[in-house]
Amino acid sequence: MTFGKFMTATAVAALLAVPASAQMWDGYDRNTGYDGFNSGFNEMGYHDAWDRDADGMLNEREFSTGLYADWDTDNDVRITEVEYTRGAERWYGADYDGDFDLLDEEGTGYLDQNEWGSNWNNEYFTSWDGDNDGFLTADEYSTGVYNTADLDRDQYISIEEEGWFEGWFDGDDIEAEVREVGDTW
Ligand SMILES: [Ca+2]
Ligand SMILES: [Ca+2]
Ligand SMILES: [Ca+2]
Ligand SMILES: [Ca+2]
Repeated sequence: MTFGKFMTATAVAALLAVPASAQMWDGYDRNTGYDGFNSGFNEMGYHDAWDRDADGMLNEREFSTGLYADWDTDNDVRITEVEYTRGAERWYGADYDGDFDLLDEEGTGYLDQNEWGSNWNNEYFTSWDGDNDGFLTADEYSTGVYNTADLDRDQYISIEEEGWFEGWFDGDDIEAEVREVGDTW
């Protein structure tokens, strides 16, 4: 980040003081519950970006690729142990005990798409697929996202729970990231 030449030290300090926690999109009102979340979230285009074959649904392979792109926070198409641990704790809870070294079959220090795919855990895909047809509609997807972020299941995304969305609304070109990851199996 470059700061303007005339920015005062106070202004710089204020900028740096912005908390690292995730921000939802502009205008998000957490008091609108799931319905407010759903309409705003769908407009963000994540489902479309993950839907690589553009058939309006996410199949399990598309979901796996989208998740890979999400966990790969620095977008270098490698999932390091730090990225893996952060992703696993977010999605599976702090006591998730997956062993990164076992997953990193080639011992490169990161997971590539093959290693990700060969250790793919379909628990989330299956539980989000409400009608069990093997595809996630935009509504099933946003419902799954909402319920996963709403850790205490009170139908309210608190400021703390917003931390789950770290990196989601930073203006990145998700479609390009997902395309770069490609198939994970
Ligand atoms: Ca699709
Ligand atoms: Ca990475
Ligand atoms: Ca479905
Ligand atoms: Ca909550």
